Amino acid sequence: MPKRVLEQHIAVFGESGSGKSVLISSFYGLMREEQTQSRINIDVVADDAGQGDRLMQNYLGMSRDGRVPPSNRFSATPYSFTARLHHRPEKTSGDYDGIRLVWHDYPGEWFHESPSGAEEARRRAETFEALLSSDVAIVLVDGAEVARNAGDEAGYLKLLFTNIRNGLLPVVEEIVESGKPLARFPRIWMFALSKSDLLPEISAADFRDLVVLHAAHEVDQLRKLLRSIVLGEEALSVGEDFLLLSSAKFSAAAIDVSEKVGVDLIMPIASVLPLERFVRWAEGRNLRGRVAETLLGQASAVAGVVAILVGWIGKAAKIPGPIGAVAALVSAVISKDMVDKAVKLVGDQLRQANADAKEKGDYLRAAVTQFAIDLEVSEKRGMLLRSRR
Ligand SMILES: Nc1nc2c(ncn2[C@@H]2O[C@H](COP(=O)(O)OP(=O)(O)OP(=O)(O)O)[C@@H](O)[C@H]2O)c(=O)[nH]1
Ligand SMILES: [Mg+2]
Repeated sequence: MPKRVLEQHIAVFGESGSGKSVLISSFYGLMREEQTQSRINIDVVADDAGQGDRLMQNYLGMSRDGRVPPSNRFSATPYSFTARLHHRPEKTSGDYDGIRLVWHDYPGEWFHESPSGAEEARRRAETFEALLSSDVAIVLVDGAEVARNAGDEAGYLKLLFTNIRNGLLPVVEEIVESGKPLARFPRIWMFALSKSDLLPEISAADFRDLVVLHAAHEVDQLRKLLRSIVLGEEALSVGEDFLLLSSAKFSAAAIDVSEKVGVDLIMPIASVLPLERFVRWAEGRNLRGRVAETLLGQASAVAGVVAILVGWIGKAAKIPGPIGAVAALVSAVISKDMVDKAVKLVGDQLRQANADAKEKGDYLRAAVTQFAIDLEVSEKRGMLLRSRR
């Protein structure tokens, strides 16, 4: 039987110079490292060989020659990586044998330069549309700007969030005019401090405090804007999750790519983080109908994560009735039991599940449980702050 690949999308928003290209090169370099491959037993390659080579070239250029990748303002090509199992054991998680991460860049220039014409306006709208399939959006706050303005960060932070809002305004207006709120939409807008190696003392909580202290109003304006186009605004969190990122340790002498912060969390953030959140919302906020179906339904990435975590997918095929039946509720799509089981995999249980998966050679399940562990560990170390709502 042909196997499926669990596909996750992530959208990265960042102004020019905020570190997007270095981040994606560092991510790819990390994934290609032998250490990573043996830790999670999966082999990540770029789906487009040319793109993969360019990222690797960037990565090697940094680590060997201390050379940064060229600026590529305006380019907005999505990157696609597929992680396949090293070994092809008999026992794999249901009918999945890999994870694909599609990375959407939304160029920073679009935040403060109006489109040069109809053609570019169309391209912006297309890029926005493509990234809507992401569950999570990451907004980069430039750590170099924060460090440069130490003690007086308000100006930069206010301007950044205002720019992001203004940049999205035309796209949003178009959607509002169409009168169709979006069911498929990044529901988690996380803020990430890039270049955090320049702020060695900072924690994710400090970063949140900085944003709230100086830009609460601007963030709220952005939040309101996003709410206006999303179907089911109770299933949206903007600026409630915080992450520290550093693609490498930059010094005058060299670029040390062995020192990264948070880059290993990109896959976990795209795959595991939405699960717990969406289920909590579904239960606590009583999501129904299309919103629940989009977030947790069979076609959602989260359903795939649950399937891998609890090895459920075999049973899915036996669910009677057409897929996506009218108003299929969460429980009709993923059994509530299974969701409960997946969400309750925390702490010791999670580690047990991970060890068990490894022992049984179920590497995909081992990788996904490892992702969940990585999130827990980073949060304990103060590099990640997850919303409690
Ligand atoms: N200290 C430090 N500096 C970084 C880091 N990442 C990027 N930089 C610096 O920031 C510069 C800009 O990073 P890029 O990744 O090219 O920025 P970008 O967001 O792709 O910018 P555009 O392509 O213009 O949109 C780099 O040339 C580095 O000098 C980091 O993790 N730490
Ligand atoms: Mg770039």
